[in-house]
Amino acid sequence: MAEASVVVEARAGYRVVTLNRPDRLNAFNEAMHGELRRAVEEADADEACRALILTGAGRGFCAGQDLSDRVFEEGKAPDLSSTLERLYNPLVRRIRSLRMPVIGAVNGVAAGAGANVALACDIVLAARSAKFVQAFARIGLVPDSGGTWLLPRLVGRARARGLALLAEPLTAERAEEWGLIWKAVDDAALMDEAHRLAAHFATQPTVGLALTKQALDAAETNDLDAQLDLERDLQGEAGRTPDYAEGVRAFFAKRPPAFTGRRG
Ligand code: T3D
Repeated sequence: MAEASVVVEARAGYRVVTLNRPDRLNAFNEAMHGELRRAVEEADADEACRALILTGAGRGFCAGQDLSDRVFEEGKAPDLSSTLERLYNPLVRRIRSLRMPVIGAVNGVAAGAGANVALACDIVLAARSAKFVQAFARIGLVPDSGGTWLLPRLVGRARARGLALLAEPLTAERAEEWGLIWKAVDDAALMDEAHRLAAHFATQPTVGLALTKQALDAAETNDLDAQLDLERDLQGEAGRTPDYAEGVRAFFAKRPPAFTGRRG
């Protein structure tokens, strides 16, 4: 039987999803897309799952599209709009809107769509030896998987253009310095740190965190007026969760809150 191209490990309150095509630096093929989509859907459907770690097996995080599936004769170009529409765009939308925090644990090189899928995660940790490469320009393509939207917002116009047009590798430390990622950590400490964060999120008010993600995403396009209205609505929703009541009770009892992460 063929080895799974995505491996899922369930931990107490969270799941670890590992891209598993290490001989191709975990590049995406259709099978891996399918397995990843399933892994994310199953995590979402499991009420006990309150955080997700996305990482890669071997020395890479993900090298983007598997280019061995893209070798073609002149005049027989693959329809890349269709693969973005069917595979990459739904993946990025799913990660961004997932009802739990997603931690990208970037264990090695993240290139092409692999870099942008990593950057779509809520908290991006990277091993100090990891690199981010907007490799698209090297093969005549446009940064996808949300790259052209995320990069200028994360690092500003000048750096976004440099990264996208030059396709040079950016070290994890520089990525942290530029605000592209949350933190660069020693290679040996990466997964411990990712597990520490996921275990923390597994005890947190999951619905409130999901609404916070929603508000921050909407802020990218809303004006202040629209954002104030949205905050009003989302706060109303957060205020009706049992975790809010528990948070206030715990505050006055001077004890740590016991959040359930449930809606009602
Ligand atoms: O197509 C569509 O549907 C549209 C969507 C596109 C999304 C995209 O992601 S397009 C961009 C595709 N990705 C790339 O262009 C990156 C290609 N890879 C690289 O530039 C380099 O491999 C890296 C910078 C990622 C790492 O370099 P390095 O020197 O550390 O490793 P390497 O020796 O280049 O790669 C190791 C092996 O992985 C090697 O195989 P081998 O020689 O040991 O048998 C290499 O061919 C393979 N590999 C790496 N990336 C890919 C890959 N094989 C297939 N597809 C890859 N993307």
